[in-house]
Amino acid sequence: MKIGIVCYPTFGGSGVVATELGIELSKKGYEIHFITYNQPVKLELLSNKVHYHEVMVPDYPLFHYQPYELALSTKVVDMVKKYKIDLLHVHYAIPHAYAAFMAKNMLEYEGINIPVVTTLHGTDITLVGSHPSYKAAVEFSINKSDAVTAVSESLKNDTEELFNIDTEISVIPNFINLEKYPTSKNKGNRGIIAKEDEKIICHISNFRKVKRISDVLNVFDGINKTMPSKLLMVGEGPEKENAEKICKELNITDNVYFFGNTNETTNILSFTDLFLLTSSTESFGLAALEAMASYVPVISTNAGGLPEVNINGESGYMSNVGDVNDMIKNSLKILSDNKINDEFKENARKRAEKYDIHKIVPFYESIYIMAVNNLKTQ
Ligand code: GMT
Repeated sequence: MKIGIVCYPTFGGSGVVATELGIELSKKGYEIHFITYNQPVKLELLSNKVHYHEVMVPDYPLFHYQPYELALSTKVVDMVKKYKIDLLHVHYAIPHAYAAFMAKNMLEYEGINIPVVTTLHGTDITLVGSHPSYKAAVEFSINKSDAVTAVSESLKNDTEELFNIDTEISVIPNFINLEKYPTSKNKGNRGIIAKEDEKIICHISNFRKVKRISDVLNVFDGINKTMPSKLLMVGEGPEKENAEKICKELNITDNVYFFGNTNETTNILSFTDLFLLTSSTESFGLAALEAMASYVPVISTNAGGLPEVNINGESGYMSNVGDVNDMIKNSLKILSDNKINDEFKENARKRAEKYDIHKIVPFYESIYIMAVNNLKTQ
């Protein structure tokens, strides 16, 4: 089968999931065509099974906003015709589901029928998609998709609550490729970051408001006051500058390292003792799963889909959004005893193994087969 994948090419979770999915499908014999405005950051190797088609948006001074959806749907139409693509899988509803609907209609006009599978990732529903400026178009393009998947039960429920949905949403959780993670705990070279008696704490995100970065820093400050530690802040985003300011106010600048966006997260996680995710909403929390795959226990909030990933008292702990003191208490519970820390590390990894790519990708394949067959019988 030839599959066109539309996604964001950035470091965000939806782009990472789309890219890893495409790579894995190509290994299984599918021909994959990524259609987006940049080569996806995690896509290193192009081959006869993995293609990348760049969407160019010509700059025209009349337009205050350049019409990306138009360029995207035109590119999709062209690529479907050129490569005889059988199915489109779009990740993140805005604007991809809408652009795919437009492309599908344009193709239909030329006698070509192609099913569209839409995967909802989180903020496309909870934060952006439900805004009155987008709601009707998002609802319409979800309902017009041939199949819809969501990355957690929580996101499926949110979608059904926020929109008038008349199509079935299948839950297919996010996944990780365990082959890329260490096979035993305490593998990394932690000496390059911390002294022997120091703990290493990590946070990875796109530094948006929803991540509550000041909570990350305050939790770290609380841990550091009892146990000398270092905090690794990985990622880029609008709250980064403010984060640096808060570090100065808390007087923890020397203990916090900002790494920016990097493809080295697996390496960084390999010497991490504890992962912090303090988000106010999180459909799944792929970064938490990546930490768990690296034997790193997670201190998170209990927002959205996080309770489906992080098991309280087993792979880490969960607290209410904003309850910094509880998060500090739970962090110290894990870190203050090496035996307990080791148990949590093993549990975290065991939990992550449930989300191995080889277990999850077949669910997407079943959806593809169903969508293609349904289209044939229409
Ligand atoms: O977290 C973000 O803001 C990025 C966003 C994205 O689209 O990449 O992440 C969302 O999708 C990820 C992959 O499915 C999920 O693991 C994240 O939980 C979800 N983020 C939110 O719901 C805030």
